[in-house]
Amino acid sequence: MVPPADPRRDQLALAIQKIVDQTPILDIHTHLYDPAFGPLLLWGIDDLLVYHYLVAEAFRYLDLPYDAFWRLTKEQQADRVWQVLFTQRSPLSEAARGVITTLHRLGLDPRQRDLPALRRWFADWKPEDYVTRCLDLARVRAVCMTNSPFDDLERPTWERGFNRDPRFLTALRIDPLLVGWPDASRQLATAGYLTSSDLTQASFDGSQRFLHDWSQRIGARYVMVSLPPSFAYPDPSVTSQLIEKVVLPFCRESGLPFALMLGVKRAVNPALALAGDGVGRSDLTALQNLCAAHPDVRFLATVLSRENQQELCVIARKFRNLHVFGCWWFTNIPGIIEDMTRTRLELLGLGFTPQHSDARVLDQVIYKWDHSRRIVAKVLTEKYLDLADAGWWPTHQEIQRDVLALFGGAFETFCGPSR
Ligand code: FIX
Ligand code: ZN
Repeated sequence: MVPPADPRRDQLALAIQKIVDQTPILDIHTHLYDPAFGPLLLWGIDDLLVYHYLVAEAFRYLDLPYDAFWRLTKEQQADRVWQVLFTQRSPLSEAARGVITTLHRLGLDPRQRDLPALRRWFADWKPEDYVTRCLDLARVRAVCMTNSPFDDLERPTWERGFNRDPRFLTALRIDPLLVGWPDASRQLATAGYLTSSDLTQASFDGSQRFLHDWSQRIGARYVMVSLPPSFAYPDPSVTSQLIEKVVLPFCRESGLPFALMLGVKRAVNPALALAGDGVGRSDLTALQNLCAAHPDVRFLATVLSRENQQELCVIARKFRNLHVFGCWWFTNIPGIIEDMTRTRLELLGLGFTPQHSDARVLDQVIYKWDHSRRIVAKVLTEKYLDLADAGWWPTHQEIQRDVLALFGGAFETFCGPSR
């Protein structure tokens, strides 16, 4: 039955839109860096254009061998992407539209199709000032970085020490430990944590000490890994053993949540480099087993396959030590975000975090949050109006409280105070 016209419905819709637009966000997973990391913090038009999402799309039109593209300078690569995705056709894909939203919100006119002029505009900025400009425009209060002690470019800055920008929080990324044990164990041995790569108690203890030292050094909010669709737990695999014997005891002792990003098939086309990863449906029994067997460990999870989304919510309904977050990567497109946000609200209420940006280039926080806020507002409006039809009109304060929870508050409550 269509409800009768009621001006209160329009007022409610407007209020929700405004609250969603204005609520500051804690962006719980990005690949951005504190400006103290210098060139590791990517920003500006060329980095926006060579984003791996766009490179994957550009290659579908580029008449160029893969290695010839990779031999070009960053500017030359950006020129090619601009040409095939923005000049020769309309930038309709989500990632391409994102560049337009970003430029537009920065006050630039991409319709001029003048790449040199755009480059000149960006050249005038200092990174520190530009960080503030982008975070302010996106209304992001803080971002979580992805920090890898295995990364030779990142590690020296931590070892040297620097003045932290409080807007850049940290997450300890441990993929090399869990999916590349032979190399990782050599690195740990060089750093004095292990004497052999055998999976012995001494190796587990040394690896745990490594996690302890690095999480302390960087002030990590959580420990994080991405895993393939084939991930199983419990399982005799090295990954599963290391989770059991190293990561879980460490998380239990430190109180840090363990974040799992499930369903990525790395390098399905290695010639595409960072753009060459794919997706597969996960068997979420692994996650269910983790949550069931370790009620004293908190898990954060996002899954890459659309087909896994409802199942993930059902697991979260069963296990309160699981917090669902974000529309990761190939699910970060409007149609799927809307569907996932609706499903999560319907199954979990407000106990999840609908989105993270996964920004790799600073400026991207502008479009990623602009686009996602619109969808969150749309779905929330639908849900509050359904509630109103059922006889419950939310107050302004109640909506504000709920949106704060969705945009970082529920995550912070789940993670607890940082120790
Ligand atoms: O594993 C991850 O954190 C992924 O987000 C990245 O590996 C991926 O390249 C990406 O940028 C997705 O948005
Ligand atoms: Zn990521």
